[in-house]
Amino acid sequence: MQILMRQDFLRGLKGEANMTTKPIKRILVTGSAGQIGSELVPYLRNIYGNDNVVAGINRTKPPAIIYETGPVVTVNINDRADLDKVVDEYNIDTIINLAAILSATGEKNPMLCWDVNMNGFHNVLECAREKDLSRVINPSSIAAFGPETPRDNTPQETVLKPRTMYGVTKVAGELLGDYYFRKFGVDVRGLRYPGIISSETPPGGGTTDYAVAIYYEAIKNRRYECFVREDTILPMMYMPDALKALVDLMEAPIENLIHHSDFNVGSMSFSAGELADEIKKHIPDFEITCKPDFRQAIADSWPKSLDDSAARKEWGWSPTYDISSMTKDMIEKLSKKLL
Ligand code: AKB
Repeated sequence: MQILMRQDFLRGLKGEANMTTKPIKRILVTGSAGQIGSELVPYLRNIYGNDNVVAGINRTKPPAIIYETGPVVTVNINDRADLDKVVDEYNIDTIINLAAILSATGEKNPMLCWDVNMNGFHNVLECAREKDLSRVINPSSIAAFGPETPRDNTPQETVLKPRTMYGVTKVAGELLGDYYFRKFGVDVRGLRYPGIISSETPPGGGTTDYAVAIYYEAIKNRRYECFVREDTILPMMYMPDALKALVDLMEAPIENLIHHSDFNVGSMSFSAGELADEIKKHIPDFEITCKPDFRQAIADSWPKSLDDSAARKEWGWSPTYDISSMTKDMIEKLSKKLL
């Protein structure tokens, strides 16, 4: 009943009773050299065709596969004219905005974080509005939550009072995305990613980065000094599930969606110590020590696990990997790469 009322309310506000799901033909992925972008671009090229997925990069060089399999363009989302030029030149109808400053870097440079995550995203939204694009995807994060939020099975609708600038930009980004949806009919969608674990490109500047670094160090050096306490529990997700989630949300028929920019997506939750124990099953002499730094306070302000029933109901979200299948795969892939 409550859900129906919210759906009607949103429809009424944006007058989109007849709004249809527009086709996705040519995608621009900003931030393609980053942890998610460097795996998302090849994944999308397999689905939509190599030439139909344009990898947008800025200062960082992406892996060779990005250059080898399709178009790559330099684009700065903080330069509106530059963004417009790329969208026109490549006939883009969908923007996946992965250009962002993450939590730890954001605390070192909060103004840069605001500028890229908010002003850059606003340029993306304005570009989509003026050019009537089919879709904008702007991932949010568990960083949208704060210490007042219930930490276990964090609800979809709850207190959003983050303590980091990154979190502030994620909450504001969710609200701005929903505003553009209701006010201007721009089809903006987003999901609150947990920490993402992957083997292709290491993350940079996040608080959950330890959950990737631990694998590299376990394989290379048999030891890792972790920057959060061993009992720190956070929600995490393996990259194949993160990619599937993004495409499933992007492709969901609009009439099925009640939420838009702020879907909780859960997968697995574990402490740093439990992750180390899982790695020890494959590398028995691996040792972890912990020296918490400023990122401990950030981790302590985030949820331990998420209620993602809205995502499950509205677009069929269902993760595949757990800590043991992920660890087996990570160790196999990284061992080939590093040894
Ligand atoms: C970070 O740690 O900042 C990111 C995130 C959880 O959004 N990985």
